[in-house]
Amino acid sequence: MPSDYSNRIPPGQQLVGAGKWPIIGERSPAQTSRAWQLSLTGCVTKPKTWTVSELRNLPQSRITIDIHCVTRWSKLDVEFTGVLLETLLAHCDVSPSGKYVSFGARSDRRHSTSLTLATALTQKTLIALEVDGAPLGTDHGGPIRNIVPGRYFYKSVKWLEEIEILSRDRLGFWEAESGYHNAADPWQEQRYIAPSLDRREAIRLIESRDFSNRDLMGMEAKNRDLSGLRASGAALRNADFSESNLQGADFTGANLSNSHFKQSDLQRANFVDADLEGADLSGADLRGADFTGCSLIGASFFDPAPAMGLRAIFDKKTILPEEVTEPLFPEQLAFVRDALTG
Ligand SMILES: Nc1nc2c(c(=O)[nH]1)N[C@H]1C(S)=C(S)[C@@H](COP(=O)(O)O)O[C@H]1N2
Ligand SMILES: [Mo]
Repeated sequence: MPSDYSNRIPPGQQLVGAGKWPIIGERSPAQTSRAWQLSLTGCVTKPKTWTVSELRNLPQSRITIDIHCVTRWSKLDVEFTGVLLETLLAHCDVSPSGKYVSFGARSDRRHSTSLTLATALTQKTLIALEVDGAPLGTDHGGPIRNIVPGRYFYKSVKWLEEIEILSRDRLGFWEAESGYHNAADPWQEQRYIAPSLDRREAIRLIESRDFSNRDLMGMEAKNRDLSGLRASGAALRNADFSESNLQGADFTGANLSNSHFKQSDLQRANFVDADLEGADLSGADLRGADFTGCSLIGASFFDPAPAMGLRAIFDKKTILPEEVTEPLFPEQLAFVRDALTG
């Protein structure tokens, strides 16, 4: 990585390979036959709706931003073109009670996110129609998505169809469902809110060694004996399993995004169909572990900060199919390939 990029990469982030842009979350909008349009409603005196061509006929702005996803991948210098939120607001007369803005998607789960109106404006939120000079593709939120510079990318909603001005905040989909931090500043690593799990309950669960199908976001299980843990289907985003014994643990289908397995003993652990996006597996013992069908976008097998510090251990019985390792960061992929064949 050229050294002049380093001051542009927030803590805990790594660069995707040249030309790569992962698709995260929903992959397509809700299906309807309605034409695309964008409405601006809520605390405004003049609500308004624009078709895509009407948006194209408004003054266009071009911004170049660095994308930082909460699952630890960054992509620098992406150029978006579209209409500034500020321009749309000028058509609608925001009422004095309007303090927040919610961006709603055409989505089966009614996906949305929100910001304070002040943040949305100081960050120069863009209603984007194009990326790098071409219309936004459907997979990345076309024809319309909002882009919030300087915030984790979950504040940028794909298939935007409603902007609502609110007097009180309304948490967005990820913020409410998954504990993503509502402020989302990557330079302050505002990835998650503190877990709501009661301490005594956490200890009881650790002793039972059964997390199956439970929502345990941010679970603190560092340096524990959890061999044989049953955790299939569990939601364990941002959980901390550093230095724990997890031999033979079953994480089938679990959500382990951004979870910490630094120096964990994961011999023969089962990660089949698990979500390991942004997970830290540096220095973990992965002999005999099975990663079939899991997602490893943004995951790490060695610590990139000290040059090649803490490296994961593999053996011939580690199952890491090629299609699973393909989205890894280039340096991580090179390391894994080397370790698997060496
Ligand atoms: N409608 C919708 N917008 C969304 C999401 C989603 O699941 N649905 N995921 C968010 C997250 S977490 C990220 S990182 C970015 C991913 O955008 P991309 O798929 O274009 O990379 O979209 C954000 N906006
Ligand atoms: Mo994300």
